Amino acid sequence: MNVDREKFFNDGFLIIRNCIPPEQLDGLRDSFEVLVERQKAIWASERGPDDPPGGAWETSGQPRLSGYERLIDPTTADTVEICLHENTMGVCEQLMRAEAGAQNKMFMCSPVRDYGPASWHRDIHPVDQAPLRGLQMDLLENAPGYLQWNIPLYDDNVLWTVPGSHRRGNTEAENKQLCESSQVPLPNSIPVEMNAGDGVVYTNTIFHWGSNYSTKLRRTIHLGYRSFGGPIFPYVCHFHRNLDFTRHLSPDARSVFERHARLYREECDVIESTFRAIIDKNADAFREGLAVIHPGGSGRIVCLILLSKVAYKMRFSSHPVRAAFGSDISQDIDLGPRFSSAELETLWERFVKLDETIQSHEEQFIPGFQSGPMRYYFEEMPTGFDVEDFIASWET
Ligand SMILES: O=C(O)CCC(=O)C(=O)O
Ligand SMILES: [Fe+2]
Repeated sequence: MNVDREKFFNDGFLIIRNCIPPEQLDGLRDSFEVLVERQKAIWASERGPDDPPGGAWETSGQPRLSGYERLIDPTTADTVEICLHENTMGVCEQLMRAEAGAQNKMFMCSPVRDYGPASWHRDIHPVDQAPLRGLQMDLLENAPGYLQWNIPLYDDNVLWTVPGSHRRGNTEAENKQLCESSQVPLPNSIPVEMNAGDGVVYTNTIFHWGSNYSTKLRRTIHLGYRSFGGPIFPYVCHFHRNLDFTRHLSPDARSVFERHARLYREECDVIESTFRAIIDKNADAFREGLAVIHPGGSGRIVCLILLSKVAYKMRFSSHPVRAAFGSDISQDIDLGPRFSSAELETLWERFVKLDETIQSHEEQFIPGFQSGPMRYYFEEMPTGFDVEDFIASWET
């Protein structure tokens, strides 16, 4: 598979024709339909008192199987094994220049009635990730650390993007348009036209849009991969903690997930020792740890901001501006129990100065993100505050 890295960096996405080998398409359609039926039964059983009999299947604008690996058995293992194919995982590895862990496995279906367009957005929540410009700079100067896919099993042009919007903040015209209506085409946007079995791999920092959730049959695999051992620390950085589903997979496929789970544990160990270096004010050990977590020489401050969010989540279990702050995208759940509460307090103290540099005294809001109004900057990175300033701030 020849992957056009330059086109990906330029546009923010890349269409892979026949991503699913044609001889596998029918089998995958059958397998996924089995999973849909299983999920529909779960939704029906979980419906609320005022819901229709089908529950979420009938009430959702985009019925989505989230974590579909939990629904598989040996006869539907192909739904997970396709995530390890050279046309999916292999493409991610070339783009990331790293190993690519297949983390998020979702499947998007058409709704039972027309819902029309969703809202334009970037899948970024700066409240617990980092300002957009930092995430973008890290990608452009190093490599993507997190990649998302849509792989339709039937022809699909629901997804639109604004090519190149992963390289910049929102324009004034975009902000104006989004405030008036976020559900009409943005300037310079295009549909991603895909035939059954094609795939699009994209950075979800890009502006994208579910343009029309209609009853036209939609069965689209939606995946997220995080890098291991690449130049950057991914902004979606957790990995499967429960590998139960892998017992249904071929031994080769299982060993890939086991390998990535091991890389995840090793990463947790390095983050722990780096946090301990911070607690101990051991600048050399801290620099060394940070260079292992984020080998790329530029953009380490972005990694540090992401680590500050992990430290925050371990220290505080809730957050004033986002109820779902603790949502499961990072290592805090795994790492929290390794520290005493006194250690977590000290660790957070060391991050307070950095945390101040990424917020304003006034509420901020820029449309098109997954964060509501808050004091953290949505787009702009701090100026004049880098890794060495972080170390210096421990003494103030
Ligand atoms: O429906 C799609 O293809 C887009 C989905 C999406 O962007 C989302 O759910 O965040
Ligand atoms: Fe999205």
